[in-house]
Amino acid sequence: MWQTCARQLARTPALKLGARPRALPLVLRRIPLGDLLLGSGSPRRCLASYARARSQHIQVLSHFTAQGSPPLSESQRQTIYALSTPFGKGGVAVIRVSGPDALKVRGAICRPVKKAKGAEPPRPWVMERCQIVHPVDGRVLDDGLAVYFKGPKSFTTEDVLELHLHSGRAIISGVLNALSALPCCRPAEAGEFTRRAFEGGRLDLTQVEGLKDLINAETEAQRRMALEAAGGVARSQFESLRTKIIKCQVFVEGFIDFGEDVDELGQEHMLSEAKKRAQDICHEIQNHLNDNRRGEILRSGIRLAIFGPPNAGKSSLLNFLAQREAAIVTPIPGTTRDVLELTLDLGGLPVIVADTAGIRKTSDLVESVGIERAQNFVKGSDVSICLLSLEDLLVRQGGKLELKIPPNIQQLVTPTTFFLLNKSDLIGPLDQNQVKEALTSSGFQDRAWTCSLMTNTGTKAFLDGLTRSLHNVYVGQDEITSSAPLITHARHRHHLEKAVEHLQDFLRYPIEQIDIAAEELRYAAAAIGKVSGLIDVEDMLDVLFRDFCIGK
Ligand SMILES: Nc1nc2c(ncn2[C@@H]2O[C@H](COP(=O)(O)OP(=O)(O)OP(=O)(O)O)[C@@H](O)[C@H]2O)c(=O)[nH]1
Ligand SMILES: [Mg+2]
Repeated sequence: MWQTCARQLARTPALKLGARPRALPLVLRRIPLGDLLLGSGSPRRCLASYARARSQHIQVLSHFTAQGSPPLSESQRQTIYALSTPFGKGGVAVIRVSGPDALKVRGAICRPVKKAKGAEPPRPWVMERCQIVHPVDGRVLDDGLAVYFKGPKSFTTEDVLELHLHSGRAIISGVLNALSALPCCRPAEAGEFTRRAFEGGRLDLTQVEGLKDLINAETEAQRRMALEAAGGVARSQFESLRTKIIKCQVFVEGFIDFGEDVDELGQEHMLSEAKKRAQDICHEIQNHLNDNRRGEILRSGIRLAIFGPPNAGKSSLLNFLAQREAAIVTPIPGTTRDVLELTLDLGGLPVIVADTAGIRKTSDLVESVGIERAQNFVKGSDVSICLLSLEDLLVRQGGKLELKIPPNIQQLVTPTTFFLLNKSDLIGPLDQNQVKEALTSSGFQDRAWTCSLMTNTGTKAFLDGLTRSLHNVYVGQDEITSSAPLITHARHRHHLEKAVEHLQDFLRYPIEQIDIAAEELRYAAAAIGKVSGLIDVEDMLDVLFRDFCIGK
């Protein structure tokens, strides 16, 4: 019997993760798991076969329950429309219509330019030239192109109609008005097309998030990362983790259901295999979590704080990076009082640079508040640049030159602090050579540069070096081929941490409590399922889709 089941299970496309539940043959859901063991042969072979069949069965069932088709809600049943491009003058405007009546909408507002040979249905996925007309009085609104995507082979998995028009305010308003005259459709809400794509199984949550990040990407690194997520890289990585936990579950469930029927050796094998697998998965997830939050930081922008003593040139550096007079620069120490933040693109990386008040002892109340803010800001930043004036820094000790960093600045230095020694124009060439030597002996040479922001000497080398260092930390050498799921949202981190907790709990339970231990494995699989949205995420969907634009 189990061979038949296994064969049937292997044949059905529903076995592939992400398969549509409609493809699941009903007969498979009626097979009692116990029947899977009725095959002949040694208990060991039986168990192995059982494990295989059970693994497939669990995957099928979990997918069925996770993606089972719920009855369509009122809003799902309705056809929606929206402008998918910016409103205004431009080359092309695209209006999207999605839902069961998309074809009806096409019939009502598209008039083929070529003489139709009888009542030919539109050819799906083919652009056809047509006149867009008002459905009530037949007025021609524009001469454009229409393409009909037959569901489920469309973005939303429903029937979709795309109208490509000349982009102009009057044309767009006219066509949107024409659509509003049709009782079978209504305007779409923000993110509703993407939500339908998610509900139709076209995208999982990591892809939806990736799509949103892609639209919002402002730098090359953000675009690349978001494109990977939208393309399903994260989806398959998280799914592979979940599958591993489910496979581990098979051994535990097998032990619970049939442990008494096998010899001690068989029992031991099942349990030790389950524990070994759980341990491996736990380590794997912990490695992913141990990524210094680089995915999240890259997505939201690297927070870089410039700090140092007053008058060193911190605001001059901010202006140099921004290539404009963003901050006030004067020769008076204590000019900058508050934190000034700017978002910049540094070599394709999103960086939020903050200029801060110079740190020194002061009795001025306003300045001391500014200094406290500066200190907190530096402590909360991802990386920092300690900016020092070479003129003030050089201390001669017995004829030898030393770099002396003031103690109140030194205490803010961390392993992610870079040093920029400014005002090199104010020291002689001899001293400059000695500074280089001093830097080399301090061990800081890889993260310290000398320059003059006044004369622009050394600024290019500093910028290249800083960008290269940030790339090494946040992008890595080989991010495209890396198999680690790049955790780009705090939500992913939270669910992965939960999965680790459940796996650790599973490993802690003694054999007598194997039933409870098995439950922990189920929780761990569910926690990973929540990342991709396979399980129980209804509460966060509204929040996620609300941030999309209308028409996406
Ligand atoms: N000679 C010389 N002067 C510089 C250089 N960089 C900046 N300065 C001058 O140093 C003075 C202070 O520069 P700021 O950029 O305001 O210094 P700051 O660190 O922001 O100072 P506070 O806001 O007071 O903490 C200004 O007069 C600048 O023109 C440089 O490389 N060489
Ligand atoms: Mg300043």
